[in-house]
Amino acid sequence: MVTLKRFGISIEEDLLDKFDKLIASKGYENRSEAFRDIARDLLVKQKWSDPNAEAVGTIAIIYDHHKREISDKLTEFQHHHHVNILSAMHIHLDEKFCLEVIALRGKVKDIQHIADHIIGTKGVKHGKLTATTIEEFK
Ligand code: NI
Repeated sequence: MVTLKRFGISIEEDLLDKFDKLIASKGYENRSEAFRDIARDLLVKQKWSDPNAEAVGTIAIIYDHHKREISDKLTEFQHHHHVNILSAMHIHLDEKFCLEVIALRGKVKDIQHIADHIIGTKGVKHGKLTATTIEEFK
C-alpha cells in the first residue's frame, strides 16, 4: 500500500500559470500527477549518471537495408551483446528503409556502449536511445 503525502509549494504566479498551461496541453488531469512524473524523471536521470547502475532502455534506428553489409553487421553486434538485448523488432517501412527497435537491460555503461555502437554504425540514418529504469517506481 502506497502512502501519499501532501505538501505545499511556494511558486511565482507567472511560473505556475505557465506550468498549468503546459501540463494541461500534455493531458495531465492535475498538478500532482505532473509533479510525480517530473520527480521520477529526475530520479531516472540521476540513476543514469552512474555507469554501474542497473537500467533499462530502448534503441530505435532507421537504416537503408540496401547499404552494404549493414543488416549483417547489426545482427552480428546484437548477437555479441545478447546478454543485454532482451528483444528486437524489425519493421520494413518501405522498399528501402527499415525501423529497428531494440530493448535492453543491464548496466548503464553497457547499454550506452551498445547504443553508441549501433547508432554509429555506417548506414544508420538516425537513432535514439531512450533511457529508463524500474527500481525508481517500485
Ligand atoms: Ni527491413
